[in-house]
Amino acid sequence: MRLLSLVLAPIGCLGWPCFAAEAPAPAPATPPPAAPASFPFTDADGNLHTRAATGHVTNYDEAKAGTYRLPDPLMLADGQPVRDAGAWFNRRRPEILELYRSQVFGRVPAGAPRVSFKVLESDPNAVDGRAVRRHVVIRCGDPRSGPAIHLQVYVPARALHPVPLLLQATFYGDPAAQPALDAELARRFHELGPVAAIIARGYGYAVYRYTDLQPDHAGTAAAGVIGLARGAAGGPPAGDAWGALSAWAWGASRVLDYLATDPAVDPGRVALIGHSRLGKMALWAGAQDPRFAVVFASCSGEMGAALARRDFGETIDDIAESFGYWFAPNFQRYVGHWNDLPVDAHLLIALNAPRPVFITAGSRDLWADPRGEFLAAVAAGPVYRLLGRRDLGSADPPPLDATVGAGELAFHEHDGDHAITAGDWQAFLEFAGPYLRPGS
Ligand code: GTR
Repeated sequence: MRLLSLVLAPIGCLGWPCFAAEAPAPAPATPPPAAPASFPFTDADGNLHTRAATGHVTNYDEAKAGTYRLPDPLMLADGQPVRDAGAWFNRRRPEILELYRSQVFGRVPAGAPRVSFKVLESDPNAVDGRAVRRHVVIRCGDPRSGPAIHLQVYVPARALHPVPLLLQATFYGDPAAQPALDAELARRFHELGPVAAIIARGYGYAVYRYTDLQPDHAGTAAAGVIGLARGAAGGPPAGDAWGALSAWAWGASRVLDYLATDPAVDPGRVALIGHSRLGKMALWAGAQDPRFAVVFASCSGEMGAALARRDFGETIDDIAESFGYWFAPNFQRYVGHWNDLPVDAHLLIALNAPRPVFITAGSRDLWADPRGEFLAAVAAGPVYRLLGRRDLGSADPPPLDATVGAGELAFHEHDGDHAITAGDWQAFLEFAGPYLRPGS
């Protein structure tokens, strides 16, 4: 989903008369100056071009992506090397997590509200009788009026044991549960999982709308769970106050709290899935909550799986300007100073190690920087290897529509746009099978 309004650049006449003249005009000695581009605009290939407040203009030329040095995942802030799993888990990992909390996404406040669960209805005939669907309300704070996630949980009808489950936060929730949605919203349900195929493989599937707990608009820090936790506190939020991405990630963990109470689900085998901004959210939720057994981040782009130091597609300057409320206020420090950011996407991925992470990109989703997403997955490799797991196994540019990586870290770039495609789902189900073991 692209929320920026797209404005077409003025094209065509460039100051010359647009009507056909009787006799051909003499060729000008020097070409007229190009009309200044009016930003933002989308080019003929559908790529968004912006000029940020810093003056930075979107780059889509690989040769101009710039040079950079990534923070070393296996070196402590004091310069000491990280040589074993103990040093990773006890020292380096907490260090990186703290940097993400204080500088990027913000930390969950001590006063985050308690949640309550209520099963509203159960339908034993979902998915043509092959699944039981439960509508569960996960409410924060006041059990009658607090913000609430409306979760739809599908489990195979005749499962003999608690099942592994694919949990997906989506832009619009479950269309089966909201039949009144309009055609435009229905058209955008492209990121939803193939429920029947998931159930047929022996998985459960659960889905909810990400804005149930926290709106996705600037100026909503007094609303949703962020507002609830803030209560009557006045003044500007602290530099490390949680932004919307942290609130959404917190919500995913609360859904997992509920799933852990559902006897039909094995809470040790829950995968978290999100597309685009929700792919960023999924990586961040997995980083903080090791109960998520597998993470699938689709087209997560800037401040998700794509390296922020690369000047390609969306940049820190763009995202901090358009979506500042997704982040902690401190994140604004890095506008125009990308190399000062003490973390980058490879570290966000590595915070999920040794758990399996599946990263997808789209060849035409250049705003999300598919190459930068691949390179971040490559650069997370040393942490997986340190922990005795397999990395991507290749640093070569990946083939399209094929999964790179035979282990816990995998990358799949579809030939296409900003979406989770049917092929991505198929590849993910194959990737996740050995870890989530449906049917056992
Ligand atoms: C865009 C934003 C991206 C991505 C996308 C989405 O407008 O710039 O970072 O999150 O929205 O979530 O669809």
